[in-house]
Amino acid sequence: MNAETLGELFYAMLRIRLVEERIAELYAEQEMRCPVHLCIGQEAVAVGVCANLSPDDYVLSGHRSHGHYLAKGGNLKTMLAELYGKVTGCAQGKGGSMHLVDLAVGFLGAAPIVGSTIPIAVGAAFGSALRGERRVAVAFFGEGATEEGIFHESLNFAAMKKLPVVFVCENNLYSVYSPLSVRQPAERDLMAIAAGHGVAAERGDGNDVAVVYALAGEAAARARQGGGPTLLELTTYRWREHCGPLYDNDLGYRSEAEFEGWRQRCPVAHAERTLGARGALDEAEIARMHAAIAAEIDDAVAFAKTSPFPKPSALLEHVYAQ
Ligand SMILES: Cc1ncc(C[n+]2csc(CCOP(=O)(O)OP(=O)(O)O)c2C)c(N)n1
Ligand SMILES: [Mg+2]
Repeated sequence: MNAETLGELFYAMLRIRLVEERIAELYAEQEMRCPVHLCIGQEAVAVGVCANLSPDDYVLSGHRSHGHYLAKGGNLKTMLAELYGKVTGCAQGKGGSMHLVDLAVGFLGAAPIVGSTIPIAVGAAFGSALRGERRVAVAFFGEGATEEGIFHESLNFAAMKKLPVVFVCENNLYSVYSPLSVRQPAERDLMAIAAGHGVAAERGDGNDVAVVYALAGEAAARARQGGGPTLLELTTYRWREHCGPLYDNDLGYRSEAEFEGWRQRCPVAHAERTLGARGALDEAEIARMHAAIAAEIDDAVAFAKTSPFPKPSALLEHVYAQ
């Protein structure tokens, strides 16, 4: 990967990291009243995949959605306003962190019912194919979602219709506190499962943004050329607690040594080291990036905090039944 592209991907990852660290910091003020599932440690997947997409392409996400939303070009101000429950939020303050949406950039939405948005991505791709557009639809989900029936139905249908979908499984080894070993038989192989459904599949290091970018590039090209769906399994690791701004290794469901091992494999630091070794990034440039991102976040937080809450009369708007 050339240094210019890697530099752009590094900036996008750093931005997501700093946004989420700010959310974690501000969360204690108890002004953000929605649950937050942070993707710190997993930024390379969102960034490496979305760098292959245009605003016309579609993305769907789940409960851990901030990185996907920002990587797809979602508006930071309206995202933070949404977390603060404000009327200027991307879901008018009614959705919170787990219901982000930005149609202007093809972020069709996030929803926290595990697996629920996978078939919506397939439907978006079906629509795209019927209209002869070949827009790509990407579904981001955790490995927990691959244990649900809807995942298999979606792969089957997408393969049947040769739809332009990329299924992106972020395998971070845990579903809340449950490791893979208590949820899936050791022999279970997602690559073989995809093959069984007639879906092309690749596995790769989800903490190396260049690897993610290359795999997603092939998958998106296949989709655009009418070659049908691809499943990507990208291995990564969540640093913070499943839900919330803190760390929870003290609970004992995973070891400090395992956590440290993954922290050494930080996707942001990895890209920074690679760029540094090539002479494409120095301390001064890194400091400029931090300052620019901090200023952008300051602005967005101020916007969110000073925006009004929705009026009580808005409560019954956008619902199916009055
Ligand atoms: C259908 C459904 N079952 C259970 C839950 C509760 N829940 C929320 S997140 C989560 C863990 C999902 O794990 P995974 O898909 O691996 O994503 P990760 O949190 O690791 O990113 C669970 C069980 C839910 N939201 N929806
Ligand atoms: Mg998981």
